[in-house]
Amino acid sequence: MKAEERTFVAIKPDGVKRGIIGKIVQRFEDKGFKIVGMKLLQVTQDMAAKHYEEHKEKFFYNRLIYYITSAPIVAMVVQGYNAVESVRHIVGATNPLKADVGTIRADFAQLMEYNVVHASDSLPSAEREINIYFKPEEIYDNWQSMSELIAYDEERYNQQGL
Ligand code: FUP
Repeated sequence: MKAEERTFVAIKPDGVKRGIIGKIVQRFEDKGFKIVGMKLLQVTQDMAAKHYEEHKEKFFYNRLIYYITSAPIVAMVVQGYNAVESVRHIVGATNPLKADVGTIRADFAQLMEYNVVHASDSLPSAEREINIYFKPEEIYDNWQSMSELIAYDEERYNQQGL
């Protein structure tokens, strides 16, 4: 089924410090996704607590907060068909050891604690996380990407009963 979605992606401090921002962004562009929001920012304690509230009671929580606030991140809003699930495929399993070869985490990370990238795990999480990191006016959707042109073609095919 086709559904256009927006998801939240972050290149975490280890990705920024290692200078692989471009390589990671490339993966999403190569897929044909439309990047409608992107910025480098320092995550505050407050933002980190909101982002990871589901992990508050976990043994790794304090380390997670320390890590995500240790250097800037690159925050992105990525848009496209089934973007939530599709981006999670590109990112790979939480533990890089278990991630499929070809995914970002398998190709760029060794340890779960430094797994380079974050991506929302559901549509409600995506909406919640986008709101933590972006104001509505920081999302730019008033331009057409190649994949949207393809979608437009498809609409015309449908109209002609093809
Ligand atoms: P993911 O959705 O794949 O980012 O994974 P989770 O939401 O389960 O975990 C969030 C982050 O916590 C992971 F990116 C890595 C970190 N984590 C640990 O450090 N140790 C763990 O045992 C589990 C997760």
